[in-house]
Amino acid sequence: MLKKLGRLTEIKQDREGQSAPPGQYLTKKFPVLTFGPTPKIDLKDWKFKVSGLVEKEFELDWKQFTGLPKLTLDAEFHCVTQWSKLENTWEGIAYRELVKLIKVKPEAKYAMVHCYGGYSTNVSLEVLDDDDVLFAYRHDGEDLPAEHGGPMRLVVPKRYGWKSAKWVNGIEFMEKDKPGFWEARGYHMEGDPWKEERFWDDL
Ligand SMILES: Nc1nc2c(c(=O)[nH]1)N[C@H]1C(S)=C(S)[C@@H](COP(=O)(O)O)O[C@H]1N2
Ligand SMILES: [Mo]
Repeated sequence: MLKKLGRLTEIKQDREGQSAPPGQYLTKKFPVLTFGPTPKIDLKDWKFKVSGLVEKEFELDWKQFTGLPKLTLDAEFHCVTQWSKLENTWEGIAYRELVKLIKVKPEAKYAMVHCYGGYSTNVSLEVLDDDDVLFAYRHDGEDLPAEHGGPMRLVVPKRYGWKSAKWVNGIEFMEKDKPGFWEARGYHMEGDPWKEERFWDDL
């Protein structure tokens, strides 16, 4: 599998000469990549839970979450199934804004991001604490469509797309790293597309 991907590292430029991480193909489309059904979430029922290694667990409703200072960001999106969409404009709440509300215990080093529908993904706090990590509710000037994670998704541009959890409903702070949904099924714990961290090869 990895050998085969190696062959594809040559194909990394489109006709306009834009480059993507090794082994990726560029698309202007925005494919939908979801395991399982798309959850339907009413904004009046939407809740985001902060849990785990924090001084005090709490929940934010839609109004409270989206009342936080807003960020607009242009970022690339790279799926491990080899498509990359280089141009995306996201609008939402920076992780760094959210975390200002949270007294994270010093021993916390990782987070599990939880979603409606049961999906989850693990991300280190070091990766989350970046100026391009946000909880997005708009994409390319429109409300985020349900199939792309609306009403709210995480966006982690420096990791493969499976870390950009759709339909987020919480973040759990943890001392030790723990696999999320895809990580437990063989995907890489880190998932850096520039290092081609696609799968654990020690399975
Ligand atoms: N809740 C949830 N989030 C998810 C997924 C999923 O199946 N469920 N798929 C992931 C994968 S593998 C990718 S590549 C991106 C795809 O986002 P898109 O469907 O908006 O293109 O969402 C990620 N977030
Ligand atoms: Mo993906």
